[in-house]
Amino acid sequence: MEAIHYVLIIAGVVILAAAGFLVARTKRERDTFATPAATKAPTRTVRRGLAASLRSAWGTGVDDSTWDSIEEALLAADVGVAATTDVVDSVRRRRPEDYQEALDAISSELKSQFNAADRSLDMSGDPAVVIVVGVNGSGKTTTIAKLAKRLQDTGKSVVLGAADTFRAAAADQLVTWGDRLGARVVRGSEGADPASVAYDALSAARADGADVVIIDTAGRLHGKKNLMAELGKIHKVATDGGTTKAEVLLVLDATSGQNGLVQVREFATTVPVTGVALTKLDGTARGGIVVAVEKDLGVPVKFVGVGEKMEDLVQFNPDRFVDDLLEPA
Ligand SMILES: Nc1nc2c(ncn2[C@@H]2O[C@H](COP(=O)(O)OP(=O)(O)O)[C@@H](O)[C@H]2O)c(=O)[nH]1
Ligand SMILES: [Mg+2]
Repeated sequence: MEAIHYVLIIAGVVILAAAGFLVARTKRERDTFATPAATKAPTRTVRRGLAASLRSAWGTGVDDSTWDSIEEALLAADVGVAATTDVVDSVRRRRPEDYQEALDAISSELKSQFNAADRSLDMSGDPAVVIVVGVNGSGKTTTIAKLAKRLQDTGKSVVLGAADTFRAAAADQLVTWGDRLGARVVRGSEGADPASVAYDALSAARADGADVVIIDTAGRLHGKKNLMAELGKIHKVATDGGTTKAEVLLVLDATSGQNGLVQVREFATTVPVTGVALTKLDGTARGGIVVAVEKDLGVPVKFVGVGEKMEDLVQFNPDRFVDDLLEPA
């Protein structure tokens, strides 16, 4: 064999080895990216910033003013007075010696503010009923679309009920989402009795053999008696007069700050709120509101909204959330 043949054979072997290496690497990368959306999403549940303010609050060492500054940083992130006091007192007692120790202590104390609550939706009904309440603009209709998508992705069929009959545009919005999702939407005429729409939606879901019916409601004037009475009626109809169960998901805009807590309290006096979906966490550095909602109201946060798209709803996980909140920006 001539030298040129050896060169060609060696070149061939090198090319094959390189190709093999590339294929293996691409596959490994694909595997890494193939993690389910649910485990990828929480890395962007909340805008960061708390870590930076805690870092500067700690400064070079610890004295009384350090603890005041840390308290301020937590309050500025909307963690709420009760939880902040609790966290700072506990962390102080641990006498952290450097910033990392302080941060670790803050992390574990924040995590301990959450209850060991069941954060899944109760799907036991046939169909399961989810009533979505909250003030105008909080993100109810969008959250319903996101939730429907999540449920569909797990193989469940969903019917949507447009019981926000106050404005025709509100029902139109739900119909548009329904079209995109391929989900049936039951609506009434403008001004129709919302409870009757809820009733019709439930009947349609039964007739279709659907797994879940999600009911959108009006959110105007949350302080007014009419709306609250209306919600009470919807709840009664949707639970067959209180004999079956319904999830009542309260949608709360994270950017509404501590005022949001007042809203939760008001709604909770009318309907048995079973969970909170906190929306627009992508638009605020005050994600601590999640801690305040649970601490002050004892209602489990079940979902967080992190954007306007159909996929932007994350099942809430306290530990992951706190890790995320304290991640350096
Ligand atoms: N950035 C962001 N926008 C949201 C989120 N959820 C809802 N929105 C927006 O908030 C606005 C009001 O939402 P909508 O569902 O109509 O609220 P509703 O009046 O309670 O039904 C819309 O522009 C939504 O796109 C979220 O998690 N993040
Ligand atoms: Mg709406």
